[in-house]
Amino acid sequence: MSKKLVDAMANLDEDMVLSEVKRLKEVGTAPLEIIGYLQEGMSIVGKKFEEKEYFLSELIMSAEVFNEASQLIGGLDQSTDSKYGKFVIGTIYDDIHDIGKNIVSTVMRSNGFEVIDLGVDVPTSKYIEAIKKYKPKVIGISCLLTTCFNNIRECIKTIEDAGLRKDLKILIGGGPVDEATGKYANADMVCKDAQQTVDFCKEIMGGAAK
Ligand code: B12
Repeated sequence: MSKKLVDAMANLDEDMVLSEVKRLKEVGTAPLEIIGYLQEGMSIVGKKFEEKEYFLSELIMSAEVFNEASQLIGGLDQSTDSKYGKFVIGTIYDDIHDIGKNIVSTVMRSNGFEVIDLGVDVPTSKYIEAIKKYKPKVIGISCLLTTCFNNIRECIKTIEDAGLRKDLKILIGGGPVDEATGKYANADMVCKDAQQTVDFCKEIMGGAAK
């Protein structure tokens, strides 16, 4: 546990974040563990924003510091053969948060999945198009805004009504998404981080043909 990194991220102390990431890397800490500390720091940034200690400029800055730190961490995007098949992911419409989605995409890719990233603010029609085109066994929907939970629910219902849910598992994730959100939206699984996503998808797609 690096409380130092969590606090440095929460305090937007860029120099401290970068030097602590460097130190953790040097002592052999796993990249995803370091990402976990940064993610925890980002949650505190979010709380400070809620409590009006931080404003939009600090949220923007937190994203910059996080992205810089992840570049320094590296090691997440070693490309491997795509052996588990296709995984479609996007951030639900009206939501433009993409840091977590990008981490999930990168980690899935480096674990042997072919990732089709639809980007942010993705309308239901685009998910449907992608499901028809790529025929994935699993798709992922990222969401960081509670105001968009209803959008996930609508999206999943429309996919189901179109008869596309039979051989498809739908994963959801993102900061405020929890089990209750999963139930509300009728998702198959809620994943709290990239490793959980990889583990679940390997279980589903382990023996799947490409
Ligand atoms: C950085 C940030 C921003 C940046 C985003 C930059 C970017 N390129 O993404 C900017 C400045 C753009 C931003 C904007 C806004 N934000 Co903002 N933001 C954040 C903040 C601080 C961090 C998010 C983050 O990147 N975390 C780090 C990543 C690594 O974590 P993660 O996303 O949770 O992802 C991990 C897991 O959840 C999971 N995962 C993620 N996605 C998926 C998908 C799948 C399929 C799976 C399986 C797993 C998975 O794996 C990831 C890796 O471990 C959060 C606070 C928080 N608690 O999250 C607020 C937060 C999400 N934002 C918030 C708000 C209110 C806004 C704005 C409305 C502010 C405004 N007034 O304009 C806008 C909305 C813009 C929009 N329409 O989308 C609120 C939402 C509150 C709510 N009730 O919904 C939060 C919670 C802050 C708060 N506590 O108030 N924000």
